Amino acid sequence: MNNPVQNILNPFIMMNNGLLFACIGLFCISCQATEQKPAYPYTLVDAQATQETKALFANLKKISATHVLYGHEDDLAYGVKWENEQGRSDVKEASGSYPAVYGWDLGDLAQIDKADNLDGVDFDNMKQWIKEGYQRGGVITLSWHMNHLGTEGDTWDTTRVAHRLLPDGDLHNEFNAMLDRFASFVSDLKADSDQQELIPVIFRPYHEHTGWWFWWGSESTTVEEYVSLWRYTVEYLRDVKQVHNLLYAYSPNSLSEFDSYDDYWEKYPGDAYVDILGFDDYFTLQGRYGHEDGVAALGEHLSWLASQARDRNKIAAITETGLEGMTDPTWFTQKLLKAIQYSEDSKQIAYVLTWRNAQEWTKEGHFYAPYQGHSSASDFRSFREDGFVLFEDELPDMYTLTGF
Ligand code: BMA
Repeated sequence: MNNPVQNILNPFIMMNNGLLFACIGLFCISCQATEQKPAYPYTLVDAQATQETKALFANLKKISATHVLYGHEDDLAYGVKWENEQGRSDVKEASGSYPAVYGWDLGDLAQIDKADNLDGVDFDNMKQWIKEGYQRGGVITLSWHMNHLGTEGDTWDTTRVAHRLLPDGDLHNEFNAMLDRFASFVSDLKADSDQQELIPVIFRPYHEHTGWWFWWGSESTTVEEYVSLWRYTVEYLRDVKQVHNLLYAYSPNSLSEFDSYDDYWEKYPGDAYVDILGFDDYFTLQGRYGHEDGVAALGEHLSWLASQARDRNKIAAITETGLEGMTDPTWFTQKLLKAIQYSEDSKQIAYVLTWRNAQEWTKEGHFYAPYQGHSSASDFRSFREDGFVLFEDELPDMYTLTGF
């Protein structure tokens, strides 16, 4: 039967069917695309970490297979003969590039009336420098020489206090207030003032805890207290304060001080609470701790650490090191680089950070990177030019997730 209305509508019905099929087709393609895209292959401490934070971890992991990133503490704030001069950096002046990793410290952050950290770095300036480093593609790591809340002493006051900070402790509210200040600092690290994108930070709390010198150190905390302190800090920042731009780095003091590598795990908070496995070491390369060959000893430590990181799907790093006063003019290539390249395993560490270059009028001779004109500057340039070592100007994009 010929229905004139149907005849008029037919072309539209056919077109609609076409559209319908096209839509189904597109839907299937997009399903396939979703199916084919591999899931993010790492389990971070924070499942809700921002895309940039996830990317930083994945890219560090990827790069660690073939390179190591070089970092420096307080690099943009001051150097041996200067302070607060826009654009300056001892590392850049000695080597030609800014470091790939910038270390900063939040010591004294909790002192409400103090605008600068324990080494005189103004916190607002620090935020600005963090932002500049990030915008150039660099990686940011924060440590925290946290003050002692029980005595009003500093970070080196070893009076037992951790148990008083935990839930049920008499200083618990004060401790939370301290973490609140940390949370607002890292939540204010905006990539751009009109954007919401937060700068990812490798946070390294309660470092060198196997040494005795901090209030969270070996003599001042039990295993349970240290582990609880760490886990509480993570849970409070991540779950209560909703801070999602952090990777967490664990860094005991030198492995040379251990009876066996098992000691590394004695106060370990657990794989669910740690993203990066590191250690700080100032003396193994100098042949201390009775090592005849400091390069081989550090190389062994790094080989062990990197293999642990590989087995646990984490990243390994030398979270602090250096030779105070750079008294060995070939330390960077002949000691540090040789230890990192000691074995196929040790080569897999992601980054190495040398400590700060204090102004000579505040702490003379306390510097860990060469400055322009120093006798180790030419070796430092060879270190930078080694294809294995990455400074900031050689970094790939660290903040875009590709492949997942
Ligand atoms: C130490 C020294 C101190 C400094 C502290 C925190 O290793 O550099 O001068 O106050 O780190 O940065």
